[in-house]
Amino acid sequence: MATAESTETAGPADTADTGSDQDYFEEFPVSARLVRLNFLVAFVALGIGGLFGMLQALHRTDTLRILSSPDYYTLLTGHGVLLALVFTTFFIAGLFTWGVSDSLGRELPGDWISWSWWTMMTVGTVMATVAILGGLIDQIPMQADVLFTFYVPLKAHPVFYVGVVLLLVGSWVAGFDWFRTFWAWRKDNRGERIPLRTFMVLITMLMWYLSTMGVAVEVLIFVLPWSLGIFEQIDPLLTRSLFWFFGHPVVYFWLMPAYLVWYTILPKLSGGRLFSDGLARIVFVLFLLLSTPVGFHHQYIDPGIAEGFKFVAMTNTMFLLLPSFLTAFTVVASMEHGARQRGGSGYLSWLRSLPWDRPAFTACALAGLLFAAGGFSGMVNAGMNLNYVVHNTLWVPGHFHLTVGTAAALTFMGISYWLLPQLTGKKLRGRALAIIQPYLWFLGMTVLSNAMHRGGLMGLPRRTAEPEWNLVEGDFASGVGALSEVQLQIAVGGVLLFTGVVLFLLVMLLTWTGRQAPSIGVDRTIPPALSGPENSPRILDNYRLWFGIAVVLVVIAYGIPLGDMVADGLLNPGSPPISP
Ligand code: HEM
Ligand SMILES: [Cu+2]
Repeated sequence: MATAESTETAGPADTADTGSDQDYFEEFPVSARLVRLNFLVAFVALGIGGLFGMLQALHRTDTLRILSSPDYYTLLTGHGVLLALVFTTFFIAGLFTWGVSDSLGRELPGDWISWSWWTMMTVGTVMATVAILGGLIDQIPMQADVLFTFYVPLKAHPVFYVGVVLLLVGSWVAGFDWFRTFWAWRKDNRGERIPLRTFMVLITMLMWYLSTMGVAVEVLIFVLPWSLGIFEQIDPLLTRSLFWFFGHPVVYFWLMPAYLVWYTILPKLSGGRLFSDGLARIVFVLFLLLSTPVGFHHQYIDPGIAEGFKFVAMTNTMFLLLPSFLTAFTVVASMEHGARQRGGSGYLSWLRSLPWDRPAFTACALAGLLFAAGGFSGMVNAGMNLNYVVHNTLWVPGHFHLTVGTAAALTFMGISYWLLPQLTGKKLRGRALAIIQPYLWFLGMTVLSNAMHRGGLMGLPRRTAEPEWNLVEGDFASGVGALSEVQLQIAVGGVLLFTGVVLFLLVMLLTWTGRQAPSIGVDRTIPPALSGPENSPRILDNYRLWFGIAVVLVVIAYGIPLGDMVADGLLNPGSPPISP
């Protein structure tokens, strides 16, 4: 291994084993198998969830109504759970397994623990999905029409909650798998800086451990026993607050893996090198510190939480823009460096020198572009006063289809074009489809999301099956003409996006079922950053310190309000259950 020497020289690579001419799947057969299994579940979830998305878009705009309206909520639950929770978590688990093993130059242990987390997550996913599909299929004696936020007093069959818990616990064990791989590496590499990709994985998982405490307590102590009938009443405010304790940081659990790709692979795909390794580490530490103490910004409308705490959450949220701005700067600077290496010049004309015909590059670059737009609508959501205008309208799905639905999802799809050959030893097939696919997603999402934002401003509610909203004039609609145009765009956007999902899955299927090639023609080395870790303070790698500070910030933000809710809940046990 070349790391020991290369750390002393300028700009070590983020890869322990830069010299290897083996493909990833040959060097790390166990990890590659784990990654493939995780991607498999992720892709199946993407296919089903994407189909549901299109059906929703067509139903709620009165374009094509093949569902009954109650079924709409079953589909919407399936869409949210399969895409926002299942597709993301499995893809991230695969990506992180790849990132840790490749950057440390080390296999995951591959013992029963490594297989147990994938098994747990998969069993949990199947349980939750079956419970949800019970809403459509009469033969399944369950239902879980509770949407992916499972607010009480909406109540699902216990199988749904147990499934969610298994998915969660599996992800915790996965994190342990990455940590112990890192600890084993540490024993042989004392005093070295943590390779960047592994650093990003560890910090993301620390954030995940801290934030999932909220939803774990919510489900295990309150919602699951309540759905099992162990107690009758439940406190909506407390359980919602615990949900959002987790619900904001989960968006960083989706985004930080996309950032991992943008920081470590995108510069290379652009033909250059990462601008600054140290800046990337600072950004991840900031996310660990700031992601959790902001959850109340989803509850501006909720009574029972003092305005002051909401204000603190808003202030923290605005600070959270900082690491995203740092990312925009670093990533664009790295892309510009790449473009100039490829002969680009001028203030902006270097953009033309980027490899716009490489699907992995295009997907990441377009995902970043739409993410910027999502950041702006996110600032509107985050403002305590502006939030009242858009709360619970279609504006909100308009926003998060740009963030999780594109920044994360399109990056994940794009990087699969680059990763799958390395994981299987097979050449990418269907390249022509792969080249169009990111552009199609970009177009579909621009249309869908813009229309959702506009519809939201006109007062179109989210989570609403009935297209009759379309026809009501006056009260909440500024004009039927504009509204029906918005509805049409939602339908068109939905069809374009689902076509994008189909093209992506087709390329994956063609590639995966292809023949093993003697050479896949993908160079997997990741070049060193222009400014490497030797230029940044070592304290950045002290993840125990950052985790400690993050815990203190959470206690400050949540201690008093949660304590109040628990005390109040003991006096007023809360709401009886409602069945949708
Ligand atoms: C084929 C592509 C997609 C289409 C056509 C689509 C369409 C839609 C529509 C129309 C809604 C709003 C329904 C309503 O509020 O009544 C929705 C909600 C949602 N979508 Fe998508 N979407 C797509 C992809 C994605 C992706 C990739 C993600 C995340 C990774 C995602 C996550 C969500 C979530 C979390 C909701 C909210 C569910 C709820 O309110 O409970 N969608 N989608
Ligand atoms: Cu949030």
